[in-house]
Amino acid sequence: MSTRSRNLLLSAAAVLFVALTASQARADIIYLPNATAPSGGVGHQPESILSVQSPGSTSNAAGGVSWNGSKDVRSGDAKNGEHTKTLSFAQAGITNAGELRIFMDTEDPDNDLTLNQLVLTAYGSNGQILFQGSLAAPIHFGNEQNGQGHGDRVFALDANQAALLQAAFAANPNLRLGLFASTSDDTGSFTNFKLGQGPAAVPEPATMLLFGSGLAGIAARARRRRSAGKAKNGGNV
Ligand SMILES: [Ca+2]
Ligand SMILES: [Ca+2]
Repeated sequence: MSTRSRNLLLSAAAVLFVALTASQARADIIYLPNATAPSGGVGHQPESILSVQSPGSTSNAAGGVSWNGSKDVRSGDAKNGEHTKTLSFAQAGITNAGELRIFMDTEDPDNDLTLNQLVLTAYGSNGQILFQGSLAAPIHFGNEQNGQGHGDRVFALDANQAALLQAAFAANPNLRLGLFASTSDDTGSFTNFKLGQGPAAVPEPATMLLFGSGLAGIAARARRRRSAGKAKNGGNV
C-alpha cells in the first residue's frame, strides 16, 4: 500500500472516529417541530407514561418511572396512578421503534417551559436496562397550547437509536419502557408525557448523510488512484 493510500485511510479513520464521537454526544431523542401532538389528557389514548409536577410553588419538576423486574418504581415528582406507569410496546400501541413518538402536553399557566432532560429506557424482564436514549440538550418551548389535555410537542428516536431499540424489542418482546423528565419554568402545573406511534420512521440525521457521502468520496478517489497505478504498472501492483 502506498504512503498516499495509507494517509487517505488514516484520515478516513480519523473522520470516522470524530463522527462516532459526535454521534455519542448528539441527541438520541429528537424534537420534531412540525409534528402534531394528539388532544386528550391522561386516561385517553395514546397511553400516558409519565406526569411530573413541580412541588408547591417551585418552578422545577423532575421525576420518572422505571421497572425493577416485578413492579413500576416512581421517583421524584412523578404523579401517581394512571399518570405514571411503564408500558410494553403492545400497551403503547407500537410495533416499530422507528415510529415511536413521545408526546408532551404542558399545562404551564404562562405557556412556556424548558425541558431539561428526557430519557427513555427499555427494561428487560429482570429490570436490566436494554436500551437508553436521551435528549442531548435542554430545549425552551414557548406558546404552549391551552393547558392540560391539549398536546404540545412531539419527540422521536433518531434512526440509529430506533434500530437499537427495535433489536432489543425483537429479542425481548415484553420489554417495558420507562421515562424520566425534568422541566423548569412550569410553576404550579404539571407536564404529561404519552407514548404512541407516529406516521413514519425518522430519517437519518443530515450530519450522518454528509459523513457518508464524504467517505464515499474518499473511497472513490482511492479507487481512481489505484486503477491509475495499475494502468501505469501494466496491471502489476
Ligand atoms: Ca398543553
Ligand atoms: Ca412558564
